[in-house]
Amino acid sequence: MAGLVPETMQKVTHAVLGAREGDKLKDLAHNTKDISDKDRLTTDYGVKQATADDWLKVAGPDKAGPLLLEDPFARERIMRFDHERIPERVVHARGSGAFGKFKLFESIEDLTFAPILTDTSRETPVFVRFSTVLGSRGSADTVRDVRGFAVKFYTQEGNWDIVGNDIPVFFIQDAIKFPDVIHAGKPEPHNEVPQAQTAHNNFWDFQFNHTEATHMFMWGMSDRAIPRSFRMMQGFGVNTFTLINAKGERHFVKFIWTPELGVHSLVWDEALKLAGQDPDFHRKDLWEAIANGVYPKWKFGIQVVAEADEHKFDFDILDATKVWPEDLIPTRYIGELELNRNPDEFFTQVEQIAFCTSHVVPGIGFSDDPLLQGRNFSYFDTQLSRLGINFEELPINRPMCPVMNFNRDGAMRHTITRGTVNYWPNRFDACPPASHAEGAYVEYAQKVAGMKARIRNDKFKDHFSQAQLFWNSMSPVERQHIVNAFSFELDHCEDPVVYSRMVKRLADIDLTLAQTVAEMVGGEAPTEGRPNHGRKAPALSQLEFPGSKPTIASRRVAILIADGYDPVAYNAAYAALSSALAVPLVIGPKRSKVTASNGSTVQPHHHFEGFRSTMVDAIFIPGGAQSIATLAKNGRALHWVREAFGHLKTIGATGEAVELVNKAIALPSVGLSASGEVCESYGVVTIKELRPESLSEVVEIAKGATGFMEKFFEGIAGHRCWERELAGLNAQV
Ligand code: HDE
Repeated sequence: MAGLVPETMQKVTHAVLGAREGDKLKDLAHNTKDISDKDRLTTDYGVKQATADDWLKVAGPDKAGPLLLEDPFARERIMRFDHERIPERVVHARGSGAFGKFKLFESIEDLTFAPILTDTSRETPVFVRFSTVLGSRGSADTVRDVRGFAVKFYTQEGNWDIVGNDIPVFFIQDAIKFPDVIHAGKPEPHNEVPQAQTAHNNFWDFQFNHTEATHMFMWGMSDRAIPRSFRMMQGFGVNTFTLINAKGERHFVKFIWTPELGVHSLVWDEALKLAGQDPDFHRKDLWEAIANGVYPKWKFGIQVVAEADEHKFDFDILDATKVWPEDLIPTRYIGELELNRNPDEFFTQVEQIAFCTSHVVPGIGFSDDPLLQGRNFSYFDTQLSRLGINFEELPINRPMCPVMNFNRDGAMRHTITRGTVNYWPNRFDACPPASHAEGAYVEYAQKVAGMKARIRNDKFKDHFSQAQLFWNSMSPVERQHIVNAFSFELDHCEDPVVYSRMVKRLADIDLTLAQTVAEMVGGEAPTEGRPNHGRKAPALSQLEFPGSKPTIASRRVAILIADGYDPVAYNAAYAALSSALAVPLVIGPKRSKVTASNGSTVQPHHHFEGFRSTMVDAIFIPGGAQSIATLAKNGRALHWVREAFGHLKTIGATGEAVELVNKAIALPSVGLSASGEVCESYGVVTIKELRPESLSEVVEIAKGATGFMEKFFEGIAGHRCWERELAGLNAQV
């Protein structure tokens, strides 16, 4: 063994690339530094700098310069800065992420031998990145778009990435079309307009001409494309993968994440306004929840089809434009994902994380899904141009298990591998391939026969059945939102060819949908539609979505006050909301102290101009004659109430505040009253007085045990007051 010390090689591997056991945060600690007042400013090569303010120059009492190029400190600062940016992701450029853990609660050894899916004692560290697709890195969070949901599991057998979306299907069946669908959706080439929007000619021109996108664009026009929070969306692997068990049997599988908080969305007007008022709305929401200890959780589910059943369905199970309806193929929930730690630094973690669909671990495999096969090529390729050939060495990407091979060199190589050989086979038997027993990835021996041709099978040619299935499965409110979304999007298409043809396309889904949208956008209304098969799949509707426990935890509730507010109602509501883990935010006419009717004071978190109703889930207004008289004269405060009502949010009001709500919404049909009993009308909860006499009563209120708070909490946990929309009241304010 002269010339090579295998033990040393082992040590180097461990020291540089992380230990076998332990969690990812400990591993990252090797690269993590804290900045403090004990540190002194140095150059990158370690020399302390005497100033960060003045470039070395030839100066004097009345002479400003010139600067000297010889100043290495100044040049380093400027040149490092000039190169700070790396290319943003070509899609999914805007994102945010967090650390967490994955825990399996049911082994699926019947389906796979992968330890992460069979060993219930394991806790696997993960990093998750959520994103929008079309916008650039600086675009707004709340635009209408698909959301990315990419999970990196740092397993003991290597990294496994599920690079999914919040919508279970995709626009295209074959990866070769990806550049087209993305070019059509991105800003138009001549003027780079619009940013992060599908509401333009080219996007809808493509959707019309490319019928296989029909199912996907229906999802895109649904509320799924404007989530309330990353924490309130499902995640889908979309593509069909495979699981291989110890007996060598193979099953097809789809991966699904279902949020504990339920699936909830913004309303469109709110999403539009938030894009300007708080472009970081989703980013901040995720950060705030984790910082407050309200850790978001998702159940991990699988849908499974045995190899022998591959051709049993009237759709091809390898077609990414199709869902596997749950009544045919139920979801089995086997694990849980929790996000519990915010990143330390955005760039080195959220920006530099690199996902590849081709990253799977032994026991998990691919399928012949033509979209997946193309993705397996694309992600690795894109990381090379974004981060360079050594991207897997970046701290956030490096696996938690030993890494050793003969890939070497390239820009920014970090690992120093000792030894005299860098090839296999070698005379030292250094770093041989692993055997199956040692855990090597062994491809499933799949029989492949076919013609070499550019074709797809016939089942791939059905582009409308599942678009109809989706539409049929929507509740009335969700259908109305889809109509509104098409009306908005096609209104932004100036070319009559585009909107007229798209309206015709909608008749392939539903004639009434097509006719309603035609009227709104000025297209010729079709008179005949494609026959509808009438089938439904209830799990596709997010309003009828089963399983989540209604909760107000982490919901933001604004408390509107001015001088003279009722301190008892205020304190009771504040305490009750806080102990139910909601986030009360006090909003006043100014951020300086506001004085209650008993002389006590509070400093609001924000004022009416600085913060907007769009940024909260519900509002509460305590009474107090003077306070309400002030708010009633404040146009912005009235707008707060009107807007929250229009956006279907729960409103709580006590005493004089009930009149304020009446004045703001000006809808006698809502019939609000401030009586001694709790009243609830269209999601507005009122009472004359909120008077918990003792602390113990406040605690009872917090538990949601008593009248007013119980009703108020119920409304918030229900997310929106849909009755208001069904009665058309929201449109009247
Ligand atoms: Fe992606 N996609 N994609 N995609 N995708 C990228 O990889 C691509 C597709 C998805 O947070 C890119 O690292 C092709 C489906 C997410 O870093 C790129 C095709 C789904 C993310 C790429 C698809 C996704 C990406 C750009 C069609 C849902 C963000 C930057 C064959 C299952 C990951 C990058 C992150 C990112 C290619 C279709 C999800 C260019 C060729 C379907 C969540 O490689």
